[in-house]
Amino acid sequence: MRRIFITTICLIASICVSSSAETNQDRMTWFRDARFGMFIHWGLYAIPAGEWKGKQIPGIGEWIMNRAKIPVAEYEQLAKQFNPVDFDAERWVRTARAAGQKYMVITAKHHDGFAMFHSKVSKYNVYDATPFHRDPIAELAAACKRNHMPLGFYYSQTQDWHEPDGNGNTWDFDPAKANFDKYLHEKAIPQVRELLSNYGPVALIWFDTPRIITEAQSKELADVVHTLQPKCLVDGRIGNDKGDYRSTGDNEIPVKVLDYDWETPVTTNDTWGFKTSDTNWKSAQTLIRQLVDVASKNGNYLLNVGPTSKGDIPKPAIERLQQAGAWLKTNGAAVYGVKPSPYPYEFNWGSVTAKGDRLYLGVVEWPKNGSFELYGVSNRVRKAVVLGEKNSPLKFKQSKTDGHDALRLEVPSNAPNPDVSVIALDLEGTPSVNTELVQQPDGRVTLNCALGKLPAETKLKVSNRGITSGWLDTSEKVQWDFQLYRPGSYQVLARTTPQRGGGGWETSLWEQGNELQVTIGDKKISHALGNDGKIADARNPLTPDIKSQLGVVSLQPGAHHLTVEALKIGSERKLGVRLREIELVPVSE
Ligand code: H79
Repeated sequence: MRRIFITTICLIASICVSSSAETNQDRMTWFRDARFGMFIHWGLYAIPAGEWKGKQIPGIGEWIMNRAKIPVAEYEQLAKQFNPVDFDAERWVRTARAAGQKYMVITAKHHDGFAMFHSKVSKYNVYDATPFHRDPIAELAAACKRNHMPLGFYYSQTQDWHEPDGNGNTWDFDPAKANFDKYLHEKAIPQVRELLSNYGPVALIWFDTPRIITEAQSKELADVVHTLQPKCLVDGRIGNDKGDYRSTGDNEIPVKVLDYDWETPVTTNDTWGFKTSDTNWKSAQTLIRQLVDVASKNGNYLLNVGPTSKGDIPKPAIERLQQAGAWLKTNGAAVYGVKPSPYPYEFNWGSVTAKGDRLYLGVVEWPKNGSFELYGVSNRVRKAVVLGEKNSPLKFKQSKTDGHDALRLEVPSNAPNPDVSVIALDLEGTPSVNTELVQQPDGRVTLNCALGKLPAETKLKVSNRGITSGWLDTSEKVQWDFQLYRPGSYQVLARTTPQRGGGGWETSLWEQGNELQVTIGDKKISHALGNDGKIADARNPLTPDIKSQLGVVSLQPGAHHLTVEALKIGSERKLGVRLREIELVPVSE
């Protein structure tokens, strides 16, 4: 009797779910194919553009109100100057389309609280409070509709520096008196309702900095979105795991394939909102490399532009977008609709994506000796071509050297593509690769902490990028198994990373006084973590690694087990050991 009862309930529940609600899986399909979107940060902050009362304000442009502690009454005055005469929604959409971007997300309201749409909920909006007296969100929605471009809205649901009950403005308001639930119900939710009711189909809502939002509040907000538009996605920063997909940190590219849907927002220079003094543009090659790398790890790449107060996307950003678009025309097959890399680790030369019986090798570091090698593919290779090259297919040889699969391709000695050259491998069957950590053809063995084993009773945390934190105790360790193919002497390198400081990376912190011990079989080396130089991490150029040479070991081919422990832990900053990787680099005789 009881069993029948339970079965009936389950049946009713499943009928209800399938008939009334769009499931998360249904909603995600377009997003998984898209892989590349345009983020637009545009608001009143584009007017001061990083400068307030003659002073350069450090940090990201859209944070100027906070960083310069500008009183609401003063910041509000900017609205009277906002008149972006060059704004042309159609042009922005065409720019995104030509760049190969498959969706757009624009700031409908950032932390400053100013609505960039015609809101009936608050007069503090672009239509009512500016001489522009237009609704750019409506114009963009219309242009996106004409161009079949999915459009999403950024909405800062917790921080609102304009409102006493919003979060974040501690210079005008007393946080102890703030009633966040009131703010949520009287401004945030009503404005999100407007966005979902007045602008046609919305692809996604991009919430940010959840901070104090409770689980019940995040759920209520997500339900509002899905009730009004069941197909609309909610990003992970709604808080409390209530999103349809997850978001990494700003400008953070994880080190390995993540087995869930995710997206990373990335700046073209260092700011999101326009800032006159920021000319630190990433090269087009870096952006393209990041795009392929994000796709190779199952993610989406949301690349930001910060238009000026006149409504123009800065020229250096346009140029990079054009270059990305040209690259995608030839190489888009390696990005759109792909599956992630079958390998769990990164390659020094670039990134791998997959589709059906194909592997795409996105090669950034093109070999100079006319030969490209890849280990671990056990399928027979039918054909290898470079995308966009009319020449005959590449010659190749597959062998089983020392018991492992090796593929050697004959390649031109100059990179076919100046940014990222894509080699497409047609395989017999779907890719089947060796997922163990192995020595690479360049002789290196790279052991990232995200791929290592931690003790059962550990306090260590390992970030998306494989950086340890909480390593404050000498009983902690990280261990790896790997295969070595070539005998020889290897330099053991540790890559640690600084912690971002309150003022961004320029004030990042690194702990002195750490000493590591590495054990490989019966060999032990120990060394203080010195600072033997910074290594740029090409995938995450904003966060440099600090390299320390620990010593040299001589190793024989075969299976090895490596353990890293801390013999001493510096205590000045309580940062502990922020280890990202141990790397074995062959010592050339
Ligand atoms: O919208 C963009 C950023 O404004 C937003 N997320 C992306 C997509 C964001 N909100 N908060 N943060 C990012 C973290 C901000 C950290 C900092 Fe700061 C702002 C570092 C420097 C300025 C706050 C103020 C912490 C130190 C000073």
